[in-house]
Amino acid sequence: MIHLGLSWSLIFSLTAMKVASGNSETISVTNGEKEGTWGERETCPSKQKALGFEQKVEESESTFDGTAVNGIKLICGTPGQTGSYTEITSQTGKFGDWKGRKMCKEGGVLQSFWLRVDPPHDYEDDEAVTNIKFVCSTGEILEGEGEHGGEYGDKSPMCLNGIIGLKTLVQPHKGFFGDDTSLNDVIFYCSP
Ligand SMILES: [Ca+2]
Ligand SMILES: [Ca+2]
Ligand SMILES: [Ca+2]
Repeated sequence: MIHLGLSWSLIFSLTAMKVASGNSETISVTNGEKEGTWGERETCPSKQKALGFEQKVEESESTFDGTAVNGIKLICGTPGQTGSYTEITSQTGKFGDWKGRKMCKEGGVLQSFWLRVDPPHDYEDDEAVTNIKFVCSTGEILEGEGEHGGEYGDKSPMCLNGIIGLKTLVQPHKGFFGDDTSLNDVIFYCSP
C-alpha cells in the first residue's frame, strides 16, 4: 500500500510539472546579464496578445561606448485582426532609435525567444543584450535589427497561448566614463 501511495503521488507531481511547463506564467532565458533595475510589468489590454515587436537599438559603429539594445516594445492586438494595435514597453534606456515593427503573419502570436548577449569583457566595450529573435505561432522566426556582439543562447520555454506582457532589466546611465550596457535581460508574461 505504501508503494502504491508513493507511485500515485509521483505520477501526480509529474503531471503537475508537465502542465506547469506547458503553460507557465513567465518565460525567460538563461544567458541574460545582471546589471540594472527591473522595470514595471506591462501587459497588453484584455484579450490582446503580442503579434509583433520593435527594438530600440544604438548602433555600435556610432559610438565608442556601445549599448546595443536599449528597449523592447510589444505590438499587441487581437490575433487574426489587423489594423488596431497597442504598443507596450517596460523600462527603456536613453540611447538609440526604434528600428521598426516586426510582425507575425496574420493569425500568429509571439511564443518564445532567444537573446543575443555580449558578456562582460575586462578591457573592451560591453553591450549586454545585442539582439532578440522570436518564434511566432505561425512558425516564422522574427529577428530584430540589433547588433552583432556576443552570441545567441538557448531558446526560452514557450508561451503556448502567446506572449502578453514584459518586464525589462535596464542598467542606469553610468555617465561618460562608465561602460554602459543599457538593456541586460527581459522576462515575458504568457497568456493563461
Ligand atoms: Ca558599452
Ligand atoms: Ca544592451
Ligand atoms: Ca558611458
